[in-house]
Amino acid sequence: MKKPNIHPYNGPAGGWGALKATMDVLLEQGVAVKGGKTLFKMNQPAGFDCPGCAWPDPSGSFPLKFCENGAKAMAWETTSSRVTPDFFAQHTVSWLAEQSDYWLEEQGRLTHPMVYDEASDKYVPIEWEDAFTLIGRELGSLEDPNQAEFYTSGRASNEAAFLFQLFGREYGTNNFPDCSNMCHEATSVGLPPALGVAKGTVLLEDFAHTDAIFIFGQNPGTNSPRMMDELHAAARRGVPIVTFNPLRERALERFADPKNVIEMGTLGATSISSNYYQVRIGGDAAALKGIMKALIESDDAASATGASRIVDVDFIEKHTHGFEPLVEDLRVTSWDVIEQQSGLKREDLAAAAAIYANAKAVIGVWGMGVTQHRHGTETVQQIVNLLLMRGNIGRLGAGACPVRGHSNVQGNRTVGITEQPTEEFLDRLKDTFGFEPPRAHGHDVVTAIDAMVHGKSKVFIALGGNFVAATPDTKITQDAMRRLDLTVGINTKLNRGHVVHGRRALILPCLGRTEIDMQADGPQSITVEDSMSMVHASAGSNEPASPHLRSEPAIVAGIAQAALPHSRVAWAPMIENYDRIRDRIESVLPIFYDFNLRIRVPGGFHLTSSARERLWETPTGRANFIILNGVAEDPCVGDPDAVWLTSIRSHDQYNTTIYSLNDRYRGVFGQRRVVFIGTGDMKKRGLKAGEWVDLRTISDDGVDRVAYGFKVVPYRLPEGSCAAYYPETNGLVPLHSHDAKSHTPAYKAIPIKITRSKPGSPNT
Ligand SMILES: Nc1nc2c(c(=O)[nH]1)N[C@H]1C(S)=C(S)[C@@H](COP(=O)(O)OP(=O)(O)OC[C@H]3O[C@@H](n4cnc5c(=O)[nH]c(N)nc54)[C@H](O)[C@@H]3O)O[C@H]1N2
Ligand SMILES: Nc1nc2c(c(=O)[nH]1)N[C@H]1C(S)=C(S)[C@@H](COP(=O)(O)OP(=O)(O)OC[C@H]3O[C@@H](n4cnc5c(=O)[nH]c(N)nc54)[C@H](O)[C@@H]3O)O[C@H]1N2
Ligand SMILES: [Mo]
Repeated sequence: MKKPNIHPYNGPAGGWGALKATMDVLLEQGVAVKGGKTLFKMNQPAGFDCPGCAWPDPSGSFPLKFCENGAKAMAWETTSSRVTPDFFAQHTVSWLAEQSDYWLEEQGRLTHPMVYDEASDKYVPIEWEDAFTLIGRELGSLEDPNQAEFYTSGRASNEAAFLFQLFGREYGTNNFPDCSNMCHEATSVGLPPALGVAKGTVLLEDFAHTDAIFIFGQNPGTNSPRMMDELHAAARRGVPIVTFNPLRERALERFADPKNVIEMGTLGATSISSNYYQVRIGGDAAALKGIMKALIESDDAASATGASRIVDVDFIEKHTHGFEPLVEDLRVTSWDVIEQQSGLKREDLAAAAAIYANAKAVIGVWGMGVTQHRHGTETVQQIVNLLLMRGNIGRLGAGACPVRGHSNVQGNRTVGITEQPTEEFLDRLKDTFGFEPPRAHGHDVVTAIDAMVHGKSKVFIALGGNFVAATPDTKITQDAMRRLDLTVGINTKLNRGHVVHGRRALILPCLGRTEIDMQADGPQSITVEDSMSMVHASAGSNEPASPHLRSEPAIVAGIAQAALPHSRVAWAPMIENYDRIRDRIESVLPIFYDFNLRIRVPGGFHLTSSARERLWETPTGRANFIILNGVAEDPCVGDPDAVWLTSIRSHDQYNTTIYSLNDRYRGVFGQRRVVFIGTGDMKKRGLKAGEWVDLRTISDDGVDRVAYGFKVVPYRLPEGSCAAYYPETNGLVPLHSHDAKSHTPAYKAIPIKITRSKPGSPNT
């Protein structure tokens, strides 16, 4: 491995660097030939869905529909390295627990079901049926089904997720914490009262017809690189792209399309954002109110002179509710407070408002920079307010575009992974399967951890993911996890969750998306739903990483059969042929009518969105403007030492999975323990580039949360804002620091103090 170094990256995002990185990752994982072939099947009608992000695919068949980071996700799954029973025989779990997250996953694919043996402090092999019996016994011994937590990470298929919730509910609980609780929950909670749907309203084709794109807190060049196709094309059409992000992200500045022969041949690039506003961390709600206030001011001016109105009066009258009170609130919100909280000037916000007002159709895009805040839900609602002011919902080229994370996180929700199911859903579940599902709402991620901390939860079963590394308050969460009776991880790779475990622990290895899923009736496909509600099938074509692997649906069914000897559900036939799972999904959820027919059409089908049709399924029967009082001030604005830390993803990681220690576009190589900070803030604290510092959370709950040993990297950031990687900083996020409405942890606004590390301090 090269020596750690920092050197600014001056090229555009994409381009030859992306092609080189794709080849490098295939070679490193020892999958060049197999991987190369596998890539051609990615996102193709008869191939598999990219296990990377949730960005949709263009329809029709193109020779290559993957990106650099999709290739990494694929190579990571198809690696030739294996974690076998031999591997576990060599290492105690205490020793494994001392290794980095990077090292754990780097060991390769899990090959055999394993059980923790306390006497030797090692994982030892177990037969599948014995593993299921053990889980059944532990679940059977709980006094109350609500002492079990059923976690889902968004890579699980619709079929696996549907069976998982079915099992959990027949067992008797609605405890379904899922990765979405840490991700777009603020979107799922914020949109329904405003628009009557919990999802976005745009389709991919809208990008070809839009007149302006506003992007808040989302980094497509790294996290949904295929979205760069749309942004690149829009920029070349002259569509203004207005970005709000505290960091200058290279792909949002300049991008060279690896598929564009001229750009590649001439080393050219396209400017992406026409306007780049470096909003202060947590300042988006203020910025949005500023843009809306500027719009109202120009609308007032237009009314006064008899010019045509700036707001869409017809749309507002016909389709919305609450406009007048919103205007009143905007009038009383002062520019001073807007400027202070957003860190942006009134002129800048007025310029953004002018672009918005001049565009006939506008798309509003957002990601984690908006949702992972104490006021995430309200900020999402301000984006909707802005769109509604000019009727930018439910027409071509316009709409709300939350960019989801995991490739099937949206599908998991649709098929029932939620701690707050509707009565209608539960009734239909009852009608279809003949058992009485529990009605009381269950735990999300934050309340599940709280229950574990207080000894109220005892069993934790994870369908994918890496719960202990992804969640907030790492030490508190991990201590709670260690006190559980049983932890089960259904995973493809070894991770923190297996080495921070309960009294009893199981690792259940499953097939990945790229692999053939052979069942009694032949090879099976699964289905996924992307960020724009397109549902399509996915079938792997590689030999499984080990003959002992089982599919996620088969594992869930195995557990269910062992835990529920008197189950009303016919589990076995559904595993023989997944069409039968889809028939059941269709019975419970009528929007999936003709499910098995429609997924056999290449490209799949769209789950309709009522808001896209301008049908408003809200209590008022209209789209609602929702007021945010004030500008979402954060608690320690007055503290002169405080700085806001946002936790971000590098270019070479997939959530808690670290592909390499590089972050090419941000100029960081061979290391991850860095903190990006503005030169003004460095000067104020007497810090020099390359110096080691410790980060300490400002909190009044008596818990000392410190992350030791981060190297100072000067970066262009607004005053009072700094950034470091996730999951290294998760221990700094207090469990109670979350959005009140959606419980989304405030991973993107951690109030901290920065101090120079003492000599010999950890990690330095
Ligand atoms: N390669 C790769 N792809 C991925 C993932 C991955 O880890 N790697 N993760 C997947 C998942 S689960 C998700 S949810 C998505 C995440 O994708 P994104 O939503 O892009 O998530 P992040 O990279 O965490 O942060 C997004 C941006 O928010 C900015 N930001 C931070 N704080 C603020 C703020 O207060 N205001 C504003 N306006 N911006 C802010 C950061 O600078 C960053 O550019 O990507 C998915 N795709
Ligand atoms: N500080 C901070 N914390 C965050 C975030 C942040 O921005 N900042 N982001 C949050 C977000 S948006 C999310 S979505 C969560 C992510 O939380 P999770 O979804 O729980 O975490 P991942 O890192 O995506 O999970 C990685 C593991 O998934 C398993 N896996 C991979 N593919 C498969 C598969 O096909 N099947 C199965 N069964 N397992 C598989 C592998 O074993 C791998 O180790 O983290 C959250 N945590
Ligand atoms: Mo996510």
